[in-house]
Amino acid sequence: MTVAIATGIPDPRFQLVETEAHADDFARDVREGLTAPRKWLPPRWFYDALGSALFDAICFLPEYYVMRAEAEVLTAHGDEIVDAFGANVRLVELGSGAARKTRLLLDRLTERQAEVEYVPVDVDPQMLERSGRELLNDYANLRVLAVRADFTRPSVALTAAKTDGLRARRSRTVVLFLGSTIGNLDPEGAVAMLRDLREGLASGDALFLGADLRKSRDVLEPAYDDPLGVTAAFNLNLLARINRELGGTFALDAFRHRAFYDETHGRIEMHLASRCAQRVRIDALDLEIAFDDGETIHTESSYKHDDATLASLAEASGFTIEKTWRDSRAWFADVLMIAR
Ligand code: SAH
Ligand code: AVI
Repeated sequence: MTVAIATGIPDPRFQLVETEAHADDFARDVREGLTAPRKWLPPRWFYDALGSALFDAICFLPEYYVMRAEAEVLTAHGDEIVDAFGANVRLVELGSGAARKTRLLLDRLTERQAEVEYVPVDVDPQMLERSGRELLNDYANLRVLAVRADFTRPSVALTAAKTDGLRARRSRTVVLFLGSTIGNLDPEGAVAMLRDLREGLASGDALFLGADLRKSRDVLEPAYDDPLGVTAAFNLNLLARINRELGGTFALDAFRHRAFYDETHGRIEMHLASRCAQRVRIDALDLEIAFDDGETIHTESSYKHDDATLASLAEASGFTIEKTWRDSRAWFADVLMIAR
């Protein structure tokens, strides 16, 4: 069920719709993850208002090349990319966040089309509000239908975008999934998500997927363990969020950020490691969790791709790769895939 919620933006070109009850999901995931034999938490919960701001700061770190590498691709090849999208497209963006790089595409699309319909999909409603407002200020012929939804079920977000008004007129839908956010899903999860997306699209619609590529550990590890400690703060904010929203008693200085590259699986793993044996209470869950000294909570994986993994992802989920663009160092790829 979708519900339109108040936006505070008195602009007929903006609408925000909700797709589910998120508060209960957080409690459920925390209980499930922290009572598992190997503790874990899903990375979607990083992104409350503070977490989104910390991710934004990560993008400015000299070590976190991901944002700049993709911006280079979109800047250098933007015209060709938008040509390949075709005429009169509707743009959907999964995990849109601040939508900064999206502007590199919107700059071109709003020049070419009389009107552009943009459907950002994210779990953070404040980010959807803010980025929507900023985009509308800058593009007179843009309409924004923001959807607060979990992108692991994109068909739900696509349905919300259809039933709530801004339905595209006979245009192709192009779904952006930028920033290598696909890498935060394990390979089975990524295929399941892209299959669900394919279900929600028509044949001939397109996916424009950003993927971080495999590279040296010397480049990868500092990108996820920066000397300023911004990524550590981003990671630890998950415990702070449990304290804030679920009455947790985590002492943040009793946990340490850890990030390392697992070459066998081609992924960065981020963990929060307990600095001592300790017990932590979470009041809202009526739960007490025991940690051994050094025991970790696995909070995120960030899979790195190559041509073979991207080809099998496309093949397994019903898409055909049309074209791939890379940055000058071949650290990042953006891939246009067409729904078969
Ligand atoms: N696309 C932007 C932001 C990437 S950060 C970029 O390339 O820089 C990841 C974004 O995905 C955040 O805005 C976060 O709020 C959102 N996100 C994370 N998990 C999500 C989920 N399961 N469903 C919807 N949005 C999610
Ligand atoms: C959003 N996502 C692609 C980021 C990444 O690189 O995996 C999240 C992140 N985690 C730590 N730094 C950035």
